[in-house]
Amino acid sequence: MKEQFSVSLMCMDLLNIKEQIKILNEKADYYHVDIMDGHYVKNITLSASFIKAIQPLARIPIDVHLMTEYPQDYIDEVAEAGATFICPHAETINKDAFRVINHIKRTGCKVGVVLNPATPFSYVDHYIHLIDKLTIMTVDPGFAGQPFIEEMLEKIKIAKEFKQKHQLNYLIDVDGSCNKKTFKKLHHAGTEIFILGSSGLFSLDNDLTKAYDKMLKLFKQETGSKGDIL
Ligand code: S6P
Ligand code: MG
Repeated sequence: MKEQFSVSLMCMDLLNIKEQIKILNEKADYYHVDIMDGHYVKNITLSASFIKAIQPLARIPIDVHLMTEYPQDYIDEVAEAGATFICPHAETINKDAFRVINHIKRTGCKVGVVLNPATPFSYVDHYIHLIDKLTIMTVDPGFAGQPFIEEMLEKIKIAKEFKQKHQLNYLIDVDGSCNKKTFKKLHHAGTEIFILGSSGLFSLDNDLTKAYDKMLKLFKQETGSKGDIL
């Protein structure tokens, strides 16, 4: 399987959304859209209206990361706006996880689940066979530009081994501080989709085309990857 890159749009230059979407359409594999409610995390970022605005231009799937206390309240709205994946936090759905998973499936969207750094992989093992994607956070949710939490490498390995052992299909993506310093260890641990934000992409160059090419070059240098995950 080829590694993939998902671009975290809360880190983009919001004055130049259209131009950047056109560039990323040709380069990235997914758009990662962070939605926060100011309660589950102390920040507010993108929204269903933002998804609706970019959707007509977007040529790659839109992955919605819900950092909200009540993710159920957002499912229909983000699905209608054009989401491809809807991904609530496991910590916010475990009182009615099966109901929420079914709700997302009924909209026609794919189901993702996100784990905070302090939440063990075992938290999702009763429903992981039902989901399309597992996101392992390598920073506490809420803000860009935070330091990488090393302890998460073990969790990525556990998720990868579990997937292989049980022949499951969920994608494994990693959110938080995916950059030059961490590409090699994340790749080695079993990351399949790298979510790129400020540290891994936008800070590399003011020109996004150049920034993306620099990111790819660094990724290949660091991982020795020829485009396949072992
Ligand atoms: C954090 C959010 C992430 C960030 C991403 C930023 O709450 O879920 O998706 O946008 O981590 O990237 P970086 O390189 O600044 O950590
Ligand atoms: Mg995110």
